Amino acid sequence: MQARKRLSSRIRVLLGMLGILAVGFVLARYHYESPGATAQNTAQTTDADVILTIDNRGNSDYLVLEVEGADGVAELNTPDPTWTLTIGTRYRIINKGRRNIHPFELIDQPASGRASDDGILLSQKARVKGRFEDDPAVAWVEDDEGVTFTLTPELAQALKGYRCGVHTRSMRGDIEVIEGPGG
Ligand SMILES: [Cu+2]
Repeated sequence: MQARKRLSSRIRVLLGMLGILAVGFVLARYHYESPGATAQNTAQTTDADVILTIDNRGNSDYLVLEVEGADGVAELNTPDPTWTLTIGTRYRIINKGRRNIHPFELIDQPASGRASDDGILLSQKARVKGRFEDDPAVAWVEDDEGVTFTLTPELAQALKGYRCGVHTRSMRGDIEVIEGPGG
């Protein structure tokens, strides 16, 4: 009788521990597989038409290292080149300049404009929100590696340039927009 009681209390302790483990497992899965994170990863890797890889040159310029998926977007390895973007295209910008040091931004002024007058359309900078970041058609994604967006006609109408969100006066260039094949 006594032995059986001891056994059943051990089983109860064991079941209790298993229960705690199960709850922990479910919480961990929920944390790592939240739907938002999955959707963001998919957008980063699969749905861009054109991918630009950019880097910084000191605190003075952005360079375009590589363009995949289109010709004539920008001169490579040239300080703050003019970018030519096509309306309707979804772009991924991989920013090797690092988000916390040289965060990438799209602005409503050309490179010749005063940085203090720039209106920010899209920004990779943490805690900065550009005017178009909530536009579902733009489908903005920002993360530590870069940004992804669709150049809608409305965004294209406002878009005049790009800049670094830290070195706003030196790291800046022009953006020209052109109609896509369907436009
Ligand atoms: Cu910078």
